[in-house]
Amino acid sequence: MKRGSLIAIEGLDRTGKTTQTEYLLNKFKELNIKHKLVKFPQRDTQIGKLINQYLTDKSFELSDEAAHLIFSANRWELASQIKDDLNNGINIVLDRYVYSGVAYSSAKGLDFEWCLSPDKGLPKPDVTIFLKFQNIDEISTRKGFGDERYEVAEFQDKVRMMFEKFENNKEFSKVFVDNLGKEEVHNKIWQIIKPLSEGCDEELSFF
Ligand code: T5A
Repeated sequence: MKRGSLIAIEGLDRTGKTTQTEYLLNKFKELNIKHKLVKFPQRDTQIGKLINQYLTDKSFELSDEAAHLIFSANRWELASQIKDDLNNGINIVLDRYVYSGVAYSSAKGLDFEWCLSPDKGLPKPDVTIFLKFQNIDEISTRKGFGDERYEVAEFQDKVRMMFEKFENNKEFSKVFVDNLGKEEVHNKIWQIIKPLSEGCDEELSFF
């Protein structure tokens, strides 16, 4: 039996990650392919609750380093479950993952390599789709933008520059989304995911 594929959807705030993970999950359902969604931050765990408080209550004080480490700890909480599910032939769709962790924290000025270090050893996606927006002003007009700590256009621009540092990584796939409807973005993503939809022959790799 093939193992499941590990697929990550990444991007700035409000770029449509949740919308696109839903399209993808519906497609897997339609095709009778075993699948599961894992969203980061996973706000339901004990660590996740702390992250939720940090994101929604701007008066909640935490050093940038400590904030970075709790986002990483949240991924480690779910790592063995992800490995087990992949080994059981289930495709896992990740709504944000390691690259978000590094991009957001390094955009605050933390060392890029240091930011990657606590995630070393986590399962590496077979493909990471990066929803690339050129016009940050358009995202900031989307419903809900500004509700949470990092939803500030100037900061999002810095995060984008950090994400761009991953663009040469083998499994990193950019999808330009400016002025595209939800369905159009999905069609572009599906072209990339389709070859991995029935699972993966290659051994799982790790950060
Ligand atoms: N973070 C996260 C870190 O700092 N470190 C980490 O390690 C991790 C994992 C919360 C914050 O945490 C930070 C990054 C974030 O600032 P989150 O819960 O994923 O992370 O928060 P958001 O990115 O804001 O996630 P959202 O669910 O709010 O936004 P999505 O998923 O990108 O966008 P979505 O799909 O909900 O769509 C937003 C709006 O746009 C519309 C939708 O209908 C919706 O109204 N939309 C479109 N409109 C027009 N055209 C399209 N193509 C559209 N697609 C969607």
